[in-house]
Amino acid sequence: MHWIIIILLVICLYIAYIYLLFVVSAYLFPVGCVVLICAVLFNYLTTMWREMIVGQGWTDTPVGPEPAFKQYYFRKAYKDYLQVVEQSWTSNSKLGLWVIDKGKKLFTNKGVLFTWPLGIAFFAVMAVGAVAGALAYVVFGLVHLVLVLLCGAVAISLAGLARLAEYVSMTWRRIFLVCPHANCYRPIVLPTYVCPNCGATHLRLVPGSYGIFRRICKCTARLPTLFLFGRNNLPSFCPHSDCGRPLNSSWGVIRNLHVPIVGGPASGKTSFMMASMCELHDLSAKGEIGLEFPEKKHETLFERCRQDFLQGTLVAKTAEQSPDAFLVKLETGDRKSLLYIYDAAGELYQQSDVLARHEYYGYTHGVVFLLDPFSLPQVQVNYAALLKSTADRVKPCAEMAQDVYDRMIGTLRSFSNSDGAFKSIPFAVVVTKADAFGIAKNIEVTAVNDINSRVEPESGAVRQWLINNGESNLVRCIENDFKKVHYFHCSSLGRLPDSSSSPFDPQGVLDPLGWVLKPYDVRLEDNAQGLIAPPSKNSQPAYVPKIGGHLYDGALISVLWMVATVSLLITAGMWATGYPVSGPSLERSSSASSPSRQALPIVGRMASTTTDVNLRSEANKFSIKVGLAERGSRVRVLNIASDQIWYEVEVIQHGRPKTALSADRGWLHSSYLTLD
Ligand SMILES: Nc1nc2c(ncn2[C@@H]2O[C@H](COP(=O)(O)OP(=O)(O)OP(=O)(O)O)[C@@H](O)[C@H]2O)c(=O)[nH]1
Ligand SMILES: [Mg+2]
Ligand SMILES: [Zn+2]
Ligand SMILES: [Zn+2]
Repeated sequence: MHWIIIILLVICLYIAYIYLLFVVSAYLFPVGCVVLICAVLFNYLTTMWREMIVGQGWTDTPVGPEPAFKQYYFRKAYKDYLQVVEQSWTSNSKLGLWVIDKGKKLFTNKGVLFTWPLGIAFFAVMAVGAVAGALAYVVFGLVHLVLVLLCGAVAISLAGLARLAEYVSMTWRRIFLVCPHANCYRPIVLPTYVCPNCGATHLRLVPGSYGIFRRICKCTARLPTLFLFGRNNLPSFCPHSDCGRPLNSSWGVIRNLHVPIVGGPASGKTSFMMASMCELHDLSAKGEIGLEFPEKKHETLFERCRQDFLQGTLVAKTAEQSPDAFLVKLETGDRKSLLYIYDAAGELYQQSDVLARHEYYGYTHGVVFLLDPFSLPQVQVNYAALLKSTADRVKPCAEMAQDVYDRMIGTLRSFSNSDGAFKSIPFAVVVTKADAFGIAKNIEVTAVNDINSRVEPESGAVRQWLINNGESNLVRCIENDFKKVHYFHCSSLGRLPDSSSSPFDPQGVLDPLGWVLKPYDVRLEDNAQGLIAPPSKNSQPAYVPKIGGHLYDGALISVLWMVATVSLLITAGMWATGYPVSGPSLERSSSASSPSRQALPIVGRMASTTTDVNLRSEANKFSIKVGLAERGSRVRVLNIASDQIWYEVEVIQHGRPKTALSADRGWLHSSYLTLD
């Protein structure tokens, strides 16, 4: 009998043990979920750290048409993403196998009689946890993918904006790009850049899929993609395949002005240009303007000519009909300009077909038209005797000024659109060699009897002198074709050249150039006194790229991912514990935002229930239900819990007729109440 009682007692104890275990394990489900979600989070984080921050992830290579690595969000971010998702899944699977292994042991040990219920509870808790973990894994992966896509969209937009900003800024500052080289002279949309480290050619160094503000060359050198960051200091070349010659670093960051010097052979173009440069050089030495020759060869040429001028030696005849533009960087006041001066051999103006290839007539800013007085038939007759004895010192131009003009205007017209945009550019007519045989004096004393209102008064005498010397047709043509015309006379040498070595003394050469450039805010006279010293000889130093280092940085994505995931987990946690996630009720939010309502005490106020609400014995959702307050019940608030969310209420009037389930007093969540 005793034995039966003992056996029954043991069976009861055993059943109680099993029951107790299952009851306790019911409370462990949330713990299982939290543990496995944390484990999945840990696996994701450590994989991310390894792959995206330490840099053990996917190895990138240069790809596509450019010799460079794609920007992180345009390639590697997606590979990193796939790798993180894959690797963290592997870690999760290993964890799963480990858990199963541990669980199995609860069914295979010696004390299996006592551990099997533990095993069942363990597997049940872990199964629920695994579902939560798998969900968390999907959510973490999705958050990661969305962030990568978002960052990619931001990167694309930034690149587009950066390009637009550069375009607008260049248009605003009237900077456009033109090849200065002989026989090219074509506009350039974007130069070809060369990496100063490895010599790789970058055909499209602009913000884009290879980088927004900087790109990484295949040699890992970082190259700027915008002028703002020094792109102009990289070695650059004309992108036209039949040209490909080097461009200057001033190029693209300073407004450029294109001025051809037009005139027949020996009309004095090169002497005029060099005399102007000498005058500019003097102004620069006085600190009135800044002058620089961005091209070394032009600086050397100028220095040689200056020495020649100082020794009274003539400049050599220009050999090329299509020379490189002579580049001069001018700083007047606070404006910088890159001057492209085109000084071709005068023979160019004897052949319309060669002239027609000079593209700069399509975008020229002004023309200096040199007119050798001794090329005019009338003057030749007047000075026949003098010319005969000194022809070699004056070197009269053999080409008629009218013919030179006709070919030039034909070219300008052919490059111009039908709107005749060239008509508004300043056109300076310059009578050169005015020192010879008193031409200057002759011009100055010319009585002006044909007042043309469009011509500024001081140029009237030169204009009249031309008319008096049989060039009325030329004057008429010029004034028909151009709206802004001014006549000048000058002497580039200041005297007749001879065998003496006394220096040449240019007279009036800067006036025509100054007048042509004036509409572009380049003021060669009355310059800002603020400019104290001429700028340094050298332009900005060449760009020295940073090489190597962290090529790619997934750190930003990792940090964003952390922030997003932690916020998600906190929100989910709050939701699971019954905390109002989407903010307090209307009543609460309005009372929070309105100081007058906030001041009203809530305890003692009347309120209505917005739905059927369970009244509970304590201020939390796990406490025992004491009964129901039906929808529309009128209640009085008796107490507020310390969390300020749960209210104790007394039901004054039930929303529906009372039943056995109704209760008159208890705690409820305040979001179900509308306070009066
Ligand atoms: N008296 C005088 N003679 C000048 C002056 N300027 C040029 N000359 C003469 O004109 C010649 C030609 O001058 P350049 O400056 O070479 O003329 P260009 O127009 O460049 O000639 P090409 O290069 O052949 O087209 C000089 O060798 C001088 O003899 C000047 O101001 N006064
Ligand atoms: Mg010349
Ligand atoms: Zn490189
Ligand atoms: Zn070119």
